[in-house]
Amino acid sequence: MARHLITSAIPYINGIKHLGNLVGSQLPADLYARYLRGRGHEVLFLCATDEHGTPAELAAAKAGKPVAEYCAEMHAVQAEIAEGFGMSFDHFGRSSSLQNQKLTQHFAGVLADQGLIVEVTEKQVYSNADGRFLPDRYIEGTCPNCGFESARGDQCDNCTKQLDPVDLINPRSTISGSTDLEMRDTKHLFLRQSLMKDRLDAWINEKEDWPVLTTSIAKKWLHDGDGLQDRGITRDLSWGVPVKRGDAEWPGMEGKVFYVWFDAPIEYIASAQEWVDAGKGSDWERWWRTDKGADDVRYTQFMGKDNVPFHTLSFPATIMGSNEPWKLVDYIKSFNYLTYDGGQFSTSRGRGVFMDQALEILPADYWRWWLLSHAPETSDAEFTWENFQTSVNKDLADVLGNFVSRITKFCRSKFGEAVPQAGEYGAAEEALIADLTERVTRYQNLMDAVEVRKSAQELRAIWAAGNEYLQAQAPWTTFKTDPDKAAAQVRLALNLIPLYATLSAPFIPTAAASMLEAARTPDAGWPDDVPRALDRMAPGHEFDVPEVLFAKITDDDVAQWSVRFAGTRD
Ligand code: B3M
Ligand code: ZN
Repeated sequence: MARHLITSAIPYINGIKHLGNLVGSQLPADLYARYLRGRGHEVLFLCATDEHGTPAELAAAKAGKPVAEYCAEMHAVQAEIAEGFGMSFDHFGRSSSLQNQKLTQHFAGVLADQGLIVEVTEKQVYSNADGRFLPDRYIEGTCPNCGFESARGDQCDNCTKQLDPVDLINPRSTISGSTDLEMRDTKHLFLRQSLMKDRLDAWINEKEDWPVLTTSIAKKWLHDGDGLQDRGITRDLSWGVPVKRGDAEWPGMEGKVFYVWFDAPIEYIASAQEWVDAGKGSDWERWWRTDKGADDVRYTQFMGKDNVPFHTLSFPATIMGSNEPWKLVDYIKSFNYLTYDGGQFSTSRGRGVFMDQALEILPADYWRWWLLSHAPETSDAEFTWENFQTSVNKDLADVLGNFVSRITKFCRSKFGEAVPQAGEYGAAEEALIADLTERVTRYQNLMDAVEVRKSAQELRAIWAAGNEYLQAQAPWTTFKTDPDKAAAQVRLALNLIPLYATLSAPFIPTAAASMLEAARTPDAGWPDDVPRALDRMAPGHEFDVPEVLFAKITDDDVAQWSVRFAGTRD
């Protein structure tokens, strides 16, 4: 059995994520982790909060808190919400950890030793009133192209022209509003990615099985325009990993920190160290060092498409450039965007459903099912309340929930709360078993390939097959003329419950657990052999009629939620 390392892109600390963020990283990563564990593989599934950078500083200032305190609080909030959604992380770390600080400084040191870092002096906007250099998007002014008065230093939102802060007329700081700005020299470190272009290109070209979305973005960055550019990996900020060369000071870089995108992916490794330091694991090197056994590991990353350049190029450049035996990613699964009711989710305007709100109105499984079965894999996907209502009511309530409830109740009324003994399987039963055997293989192949939507479709078809069987055989009718035959039909149908639970657990873990509990089959393992798995509940095996698994979403709910989530939170 292979060992699987799985990471989800690490969410920024500065606020609660919306469902679009969730479906592009943490949720499909959790699906895959649960599936592989279900099949008996050893899995290490890691995530963390991404805590550095200007957005964190500003969010803390807005909350009136010291940034370290703000991050600690928000980490706890995000961890709790992730747990509410059933994220089965082995560890949910923090990029501000000491482990990540040390590791980031280590990588910078070895990259410098390899001649892959240059010091560059550039001019940047300095705000005297704020006592700091200003990142481009914290400078506003009048657009030289269209006259729009609130153009940002990097782009005009009105005419979309790309800008340089020096282009702006009457520039001002968005932090203080001050216009007392000047250009000052500042020194930064650049990672010489251009020197690694051929190595990265050859590596990407090997990845023939990667999603086109992933490789096309990587290739665009490698080949478009002037090709892969060197990248600044330091910033003039106070919150972040202090710039050091390994353990040593870096002359001229005092008071500066590494760019958040330099240290964030390194947290994938640091999170494994934190996992060990927290006493949850015993050996992180076996997952991350190819000289310590990580050659046997298959490493899969999950992320939204905007994160792809950093994971296909920058982070691999860090890893490869170190010339140390670190594990490189084997498969990158990336996602398009989820839109909300004809527009974008908007964090600033509170448009769309955010993770905390989602859990306030419905259990996690409802969201997990809809989001995963509509994952934006080959194109963007749109969330609408009508579509959500239809999917949940049809797939979860009418097909799966109804099947479980109907067969357990019927058995109770005619045979009692134990699997009936009488009767033999006939052609219809054999056909269902054969059909399910084929479908389960197909489902496994799709899950192995991380085809999220198609896996959901196959799972839905597996549920529907049971419903159709029940509908066609109608044991409630059979019972009137041939009770033994009805008993056999009920026996097979009851046995579908643990099968469905095990197969569905990666998508809807809570409902799956209730189904296993009702069937009293807590140890039902993965159905490697479907006919045998359908014998788990032997004649005489007792079960319980479960509570309603899924309640339907009403038209009133939809009407109310459409208004509530239309925008401007609170
Ligand atoms: N925090 C962006 C995001 O949340 C960024 C991902 C980092 S992954 C190392 O989408
Ligand atoms: Zn403009």
